[in-house]
Amino acid sequence: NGRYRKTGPLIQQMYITPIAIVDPPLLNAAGLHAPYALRTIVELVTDDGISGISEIPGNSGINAALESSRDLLIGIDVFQLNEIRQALVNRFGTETSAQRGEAPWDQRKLVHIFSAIEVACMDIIGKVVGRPVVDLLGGKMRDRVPFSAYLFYKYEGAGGELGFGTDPAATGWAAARQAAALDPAGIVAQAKAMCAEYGFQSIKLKGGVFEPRQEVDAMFALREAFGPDVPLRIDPNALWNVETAIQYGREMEPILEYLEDPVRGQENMAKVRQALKTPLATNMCTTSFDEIVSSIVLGSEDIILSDHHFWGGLRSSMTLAGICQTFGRGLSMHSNSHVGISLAAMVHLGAALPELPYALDTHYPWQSDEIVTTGRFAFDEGAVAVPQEPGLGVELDRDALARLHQNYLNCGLTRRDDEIEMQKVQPGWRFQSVRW
Ligand code: GKR
Ligand code: MG
Repeated sequence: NGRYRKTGPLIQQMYITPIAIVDPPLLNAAGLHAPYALRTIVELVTDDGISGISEIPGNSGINAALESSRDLLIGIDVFQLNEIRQALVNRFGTETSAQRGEAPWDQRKLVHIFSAIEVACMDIIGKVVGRPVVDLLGGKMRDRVPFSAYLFYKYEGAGGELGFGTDPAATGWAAARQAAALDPAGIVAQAKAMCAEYGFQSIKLKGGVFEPRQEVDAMFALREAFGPDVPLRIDPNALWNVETAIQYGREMEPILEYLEDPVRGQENMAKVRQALKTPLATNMCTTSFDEIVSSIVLGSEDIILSDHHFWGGLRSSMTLAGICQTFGRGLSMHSNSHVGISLAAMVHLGAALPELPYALDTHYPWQSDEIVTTGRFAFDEGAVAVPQEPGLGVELDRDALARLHQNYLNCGLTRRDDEIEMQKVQPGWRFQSVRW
């Protein structure tokens, strides 16, 4: 501290805006998606008027913690990311992996807050130096970042105001997105419509919804429909027990690119991994740096699905990439419901990773809203071109921000709770951390 002059620009304003984006009734291990997914948009503005933005999963706890970090940030040079992180750790303390929770998604606060601030600062830094964020991460290894189709079992419904209702005027993927998919035939139809629209070259199915037989049948139906050149993955979000995972994992060995979080915890993942030839991937059992040592000692997975929102930002994800290279782990990317600021950040990170052997996850096709002035991102053969403009390369659409914030106020949701949503459809339904 103080060895050199911190010249700024200095953070002068911080705007925290919760938004609610339309989300269809998607099923997962924890229950059902609500009609809206919550995100939080952070905007930092410097003393010389440069704006930097970021997007993270929203909930009232994260928003309150963001609010209470404001006094630490105002007046700080945007380049001082190390100092900012230390100030946040001092204020909020470190988090353990137990605070992640048992749900498929991550519930920690500090990692999300730091990520939100880091990405917004890097957007500003990019604008100051006139370079895209990917160049701040060491530079571009590829011009296009490939994503995978992400299929969900779902009830009929468009989400948002329509809820379980549909818009009869919709066509193409917009119509298919509203259709029910509750069996293998429904999943194949969904995959065809999504791939026709986005050109995805690999496919993931969100499992952990129906008993494994039906989900494994859906995987074989996808193989039948798409042939051996389209890599397939299934993610039961840790709902299977070890025996189930080994039994069905062996059956799917000829058709899977990787098996994602079949079981809960590093020890169980290691047992399954020893029994199968198929690589295992995770966004649930190894989710922070303090879990890396046990991951390596136990051998719990082959591929870590990073996510800059909960691995503590873009630079942390690059650190994770180095660790993965050192220990022979693959690295790919996890996703949750999101709009274009998150997608832009994911694309910059994906472009900077030294190796990218797997197409990244994205929920983006499930969203119809957008919050950036350039509108919905274009996918070409499943890939997104890396933005070349300074910073993230996306600007906030302030009308959309106001409208989506109004959605947030109107919908009354303050945190994601898929169990409560599921109980509205199936009274008494309970989340079980291991089901089959
Ligand atoms: O949105 O239902 C969902 C997913 O299950 C999500 O919450 C997970 O975090 O996509 C995620 C995953 O790969 O586990
Ligand atoms: Mg997963």
